[in-house]
Amino acid sequence: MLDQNWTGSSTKPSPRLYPHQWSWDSAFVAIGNRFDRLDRAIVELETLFTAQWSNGMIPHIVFDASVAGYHPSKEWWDSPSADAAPASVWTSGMCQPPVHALAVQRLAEVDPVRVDLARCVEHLEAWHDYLFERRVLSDGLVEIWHPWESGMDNSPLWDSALADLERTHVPDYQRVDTEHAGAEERPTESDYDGYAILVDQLRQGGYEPSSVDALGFRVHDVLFNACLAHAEMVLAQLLERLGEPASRHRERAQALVDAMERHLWDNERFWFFDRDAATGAVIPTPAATGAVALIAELSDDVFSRAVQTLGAEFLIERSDGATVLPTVAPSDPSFEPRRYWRGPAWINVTWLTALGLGARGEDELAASLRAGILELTDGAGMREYFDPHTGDGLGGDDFSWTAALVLDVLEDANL
Ligand code: 9WN
Repeated sequence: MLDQNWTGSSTKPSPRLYPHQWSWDSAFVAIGNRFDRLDRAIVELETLFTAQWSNGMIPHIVFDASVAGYHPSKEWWDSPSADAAPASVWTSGMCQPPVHALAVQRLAEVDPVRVDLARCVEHLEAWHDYLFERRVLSDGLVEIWHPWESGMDNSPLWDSALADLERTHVPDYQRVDTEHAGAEERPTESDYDGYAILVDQLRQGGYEPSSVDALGFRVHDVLFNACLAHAEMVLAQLLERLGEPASRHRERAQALVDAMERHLWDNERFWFFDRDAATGAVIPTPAATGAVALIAELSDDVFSRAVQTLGAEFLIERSDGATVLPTVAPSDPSFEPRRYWRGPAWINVTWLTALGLGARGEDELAASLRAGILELTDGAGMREYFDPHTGDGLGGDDFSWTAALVLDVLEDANL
């Protein structure tokens, strides 16, 4: 399936629904391809790095010039109109969670010679610097400026910010996603209007807003910040391997974890919550972003309390010690088991959570999540997401990161 989704320079996340290159998808795909297709995994990351903006941002979509039929199209983003965009390729004008250092690390573990670590590290440093220098506007936390930047597009986490959006002018756009996946499993029309308005605003500012007033959406997202804290530690290790100074990355990682624990941790509900960066209001939805927070080097007390909440409020037991992680706590009124990021289980979120658990000795829980990945995909195939209660496969077919991370889990289990 990954062979079939390979274009020669990157892997389509899903052949019909997502026919270009996506940023965090490529990192997960490279992780899965590293065992039997290392060359391809290397090229996948190189293609993405070639599209990096001069300000360091790694764009969330890199367009395949030979493919039409995805909305929003490359013309809609109009990246050539932005000063920092690359000249060689059209891209979107926003980013996705920084999981690329992890991919580079995993590839280098397989073959430290074939992976050009020094070059990869240059790209990673510029990328992380962009996030710290341009996206930290208050309280030491990185902001996302569009729901798509979270990677969890229609999570209920964004409902209130989208509801507050000025909607006097909705740009013209044509949805194509519902031709390839059930409308009841995708974002609503109102969500899409919000996405379109926000892209319009960002494009008008060349994707480098001159002031926060130009931003209609600003969120301190737990998943994004946790991924960056983890990625900074990984980058420090990579630099040390190259014999280069790494302390500033360790310091930034620690400062980010401190800021997360200070501003996003709820010491009564024992969970991390996103926060509206414009108003400072906590977003009280219990989401799996808090589970991914376990990959950051949290303090012991916070880690162990979060693990308890994960077990008590989120995990759904399935057969043979396998558990499934829904994207929203099932007891929350916003939980919808079949709609995209509002409840279904996603393999990448589950895999990252298992990674965080395993790194701190929670082996049994990590193994149960990995077993859940195998059970879901064995039952329903390499789907985009899964109903966490029934295991039904939902959204796109032949979804690349699902297959890639299954390969990783199988390798881990030595099956
Ligand atoms: C918008 C490609 C991407 C993933 C995201 C997922 C979805 C796009 C869409 O697909 O987003 O970027 O059209 O819905 O939410 O996480 O990277 O697989």
